[in-house]
Amino acid sequence: MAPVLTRNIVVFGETGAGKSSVINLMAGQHIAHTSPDSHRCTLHWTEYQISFENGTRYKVFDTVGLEEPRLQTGDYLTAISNAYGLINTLKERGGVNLLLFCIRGGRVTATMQSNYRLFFEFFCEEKVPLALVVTNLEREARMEDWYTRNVGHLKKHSIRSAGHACITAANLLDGRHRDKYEESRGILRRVVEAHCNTSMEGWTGGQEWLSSFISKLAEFDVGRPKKTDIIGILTKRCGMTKEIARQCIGNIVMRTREGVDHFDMARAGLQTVDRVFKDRPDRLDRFQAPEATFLSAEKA
Ligand SMILES: Nc1nc2c(ncn2[C@@H]2O[C@H](COP(=O)(O)OP(=O)(O)OP(=O)(O)O)[C@@H](O)[C@H]2O)c(=O)[nH]1
Ligand SMILES: [Mg+2]
Repeated sequence: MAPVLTRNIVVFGETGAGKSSVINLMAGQHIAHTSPDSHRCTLHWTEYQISFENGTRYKVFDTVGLEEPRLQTGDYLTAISNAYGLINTLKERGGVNLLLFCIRGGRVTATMQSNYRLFFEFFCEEKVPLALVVTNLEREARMEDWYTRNVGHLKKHSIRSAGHACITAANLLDGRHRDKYEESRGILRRVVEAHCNTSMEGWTGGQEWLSSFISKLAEFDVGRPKKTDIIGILTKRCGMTKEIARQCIGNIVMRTREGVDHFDMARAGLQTVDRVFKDRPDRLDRFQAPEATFLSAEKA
C-alpha cells in the first residue's frame, strides 16, 4: 500500500481575514479558535491536522500576519525568531506544499500586499504555489463575481495566485447563507487539492534562507534595525551561539526604506560557518538551526 502523505499548508492573512474560519470550513469541524488569542506577534503560528474523506491528510499552519503595512523594530525582531521557528517546524514536517492567502472580500489594501510579500516573496521565496481565499462573500449573488470585479486591483498590487476560492467562511448563518457555507467547503477543498504541490517535496528554504529573510524583512521595519539587536534575537530566542549569529548576519545586505545599507561586519558568510563546524563538530548538537540554513549534514 502506498504511504499516506501529509501535505503542509500555511494559511496567512491579516487579523480578522477569516484564516481560522477557513481552517474550520476545510476541516468540517471547529478545530481552530476564531477569537483573538494572546500571541499576536507576526509569524506566530498554530498547527492543525485535517483529513479529507479521500484519505489525504494536511498539516495546516494558522499564522499571525501583519496588521499594518510596516513593522516596529521590536516586532521585526520577534518576527525573525518566529519565522525561524516556523521554518524549522515546517522542515521537520517535510516542507511547505501550499500557501493559502486569506483576504476579506472588499477593497484590496496595502496591508494585504505587505502580507502577500511577507509570506510569498520573503518567507517562501516565491517557490510555493499560492491560492487566494476570499472570505465574507455570502452577500454576493454569485461569490465568484468578486474575483471578476477585483482581478485588476489584485494585479495592480502585484498579488498573483495560482488559483482562488471565493467563499463565505462564516458558520452559524442561516437560510441561503447556510447553503453558501456548504458550497464554500467544496470550492475550498477543490482549490486545495488542485494546487497543493504533490509532485515535488515540500519547500524548506535554502542554505542562505535566514540571512536572506532577515535582509528582506528589514524593508518593512519602520526603524533602523541594529545588527546587535538581531544578534541578540538569534542567540536568545533561536538558540544560536554568538559566533554563529554573527556569521549569519555577516553577509547580509540590509534593504531599509532609506536604501541599501551594508553591515560593516566581515562578510565571512557561509564558508566560515562550514569551517566552524568542520573544526568543532560538537557545535552541531548545540546548534538548533535547520541544517539547510547554513550547511547540509552531508557537507559536515
Ligand atoms: N460574515 C462573515 N464573517 C466571517 C467570515 N469569515 C470569518 N468571519 C468572522 O470574522 C471574524 C474573524 O474570523 P477569524 O476566522 O477568527 O479570522 P482570523 O483571520 O483567524 O483572525 P485572527 O486569528 O485574529 O488573525 C469571526 O467572527 C468570524 O466568524 C465570512 O466569510 N463571512
Ligand atoms: Mg485566527
